[in-house]
Amino acid sequence: MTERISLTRYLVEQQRVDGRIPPQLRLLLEVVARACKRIALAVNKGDLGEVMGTAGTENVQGEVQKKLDIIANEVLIEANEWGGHLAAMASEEMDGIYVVPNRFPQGEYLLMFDPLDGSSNIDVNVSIGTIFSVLRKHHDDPNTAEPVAEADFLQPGHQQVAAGYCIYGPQTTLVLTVGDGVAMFTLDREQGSFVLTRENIRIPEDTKEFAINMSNMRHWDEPVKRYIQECLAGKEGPRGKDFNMRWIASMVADVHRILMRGGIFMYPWDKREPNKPGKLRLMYEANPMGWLVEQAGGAATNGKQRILDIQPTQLHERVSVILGSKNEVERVTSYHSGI
Ligand code: AHM
Ligand code: MG
Repeated sequence: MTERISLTRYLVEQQRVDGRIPPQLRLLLEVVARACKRIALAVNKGDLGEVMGTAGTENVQGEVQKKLDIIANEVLIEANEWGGHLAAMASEEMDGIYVVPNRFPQGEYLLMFDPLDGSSNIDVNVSIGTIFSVLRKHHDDPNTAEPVAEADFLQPGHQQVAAGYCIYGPQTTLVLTVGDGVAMFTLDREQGSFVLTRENIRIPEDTKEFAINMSNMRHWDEPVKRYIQECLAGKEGPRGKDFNMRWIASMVADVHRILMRGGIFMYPWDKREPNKPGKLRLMYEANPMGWLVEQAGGAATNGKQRILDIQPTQLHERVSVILGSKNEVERVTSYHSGI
């Protein structure tokens, strides 16, 4: 029988190798994984669990919240607040940061999440997920006794110490990086544990598959239009090959496909809301996904700059996103500088 490596064992071994994961971070990741298992259970119940439909509220970004958005947010907070590993959390579904209540010990990590990504797919039984990103409080001076504040979260993505997502699809799968490549764990429902099923995931540098919401084409900027028009022209066009399109409208599911077989994903700036840099959020969507993609040999930019180098100025900051197979991302990025 081939040896099964659980998430717990994987993390313990990562901790042993050069102390890559300090014990508090290991605990944090185990707790996030446990919370994802609970969210998976709620997602699986569907109409039998009174979890479907809207909650009748809006989040800080003016989006209607689904019941599962709120349930997933609560599960992540309840699971993480008491363990002593975190100083604070931030979420797509909360206006400000959530400081660990002072009845619990405070740790040195900051956790950010999109508790339920792909909300528009909840009610139609299409894959959705949880995205998370971990930073260290006071990255520059870990020993400072200053109380945690929103400003502590405003670190560029290259300072993340862990990032990942859990996808609730035909399988429940956790994909994780701690800066040493990308590993994937599949939930064994009988055992109730995540089992390592792929390591050192690599994204092919070239691809013939793109993911973008084509209905927004008339609103895009010229470089994005040019790239997609060239893909659509197929064999007869300047690219000399046919492309395929996939769009699931859950970033988690679209990025998962890219990690498994390559491709390019774009949610670019568009003219519908010209003052917003994009639709997706930098800190808990683009940064964790950007790091995972880079760790798998791909690239992630906003058309002009590496996503992980953007200095955030707000918790819920938005960003234009182009990520996936390296050569395609570099091509779209070069079109933005007029090449
Ligand atoms: P959400 O975090 O509210 O679910 O929104 C993010 C989602 C992404 O998962 C996806 O890529 C995009 O929004 C889909 O947008 P569209 O509705 O334009 O297809
Ligand atoms: Mg989202």
